[in-house]
Amino acid sequence: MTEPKILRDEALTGRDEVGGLVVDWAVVCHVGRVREANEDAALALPGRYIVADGMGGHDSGELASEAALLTLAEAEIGDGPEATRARVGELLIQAQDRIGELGSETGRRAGTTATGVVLAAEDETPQWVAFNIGDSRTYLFTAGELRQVSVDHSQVQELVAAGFLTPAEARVDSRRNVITRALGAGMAVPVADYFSFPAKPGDTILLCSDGLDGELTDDEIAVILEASPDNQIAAAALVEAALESGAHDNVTVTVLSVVAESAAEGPEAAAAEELEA
Ligand SMILES: [Mn+2]
Repeated sequence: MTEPKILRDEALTGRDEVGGLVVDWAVVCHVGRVREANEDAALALPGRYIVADGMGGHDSGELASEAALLTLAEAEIGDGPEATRARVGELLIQAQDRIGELGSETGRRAGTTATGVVLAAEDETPQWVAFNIGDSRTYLFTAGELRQVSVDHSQVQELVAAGFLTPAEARVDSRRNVITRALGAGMAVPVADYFSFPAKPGDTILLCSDGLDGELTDDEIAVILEASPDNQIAAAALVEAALESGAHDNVTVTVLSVVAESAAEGPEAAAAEELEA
């Protein structure tokens, strides 16, 4: 198998037929307006869509986010939610080990966040298993409502949960970059959070690094998603808005949605294919 392609400093869209579904996706990974290096990266493989935000300076952050994504690319599709969670958990530990080796090569504390979704198709009701380590985010946009699925592993999130900060205050707090979990970066063995929800047409999933939600509020993100006719336009518009706001950090966005069941699986999907042809 050829090594999967890591997306960095580029925009790419695609359509995957996987697990009886058709998934449309768009990725934009941008260095931003301030940073010299882009330590963010994204992976888009059929049924596996992940964003990672590396840290460590010099090459460490780039290598760490890349190592995490290459490891997580080995997640299997369609095992069902339980097995998928277990497999992702194993891969996160492998990623941590791989990043630890990078750290000892460079003498730096390479680390990375990772969040994303893996398709855990099971019988009639395919599920997304979302996972998270760090402060990159997985959102679900459904029926015009944006909901953050992942919970940030960050100091300000803990202060929000304890009632000491509002989410609006957290966005501008000087401690906002302090994360409490990561792969590598001298952290303990990674324990991810997992969230499962049905993979169904009409819902849009947004994955992003903090370079997006550091610049835009959830309301601003929702307005852009609502106004965008497709995922490619949505991803481009979100990054454009972050750039207009100053893009103080690298900004990476993946927008994906189930557009139909595979043509082989149902008459509705077949009709949709004909319309497009
Ligand atoms: Mn970042």
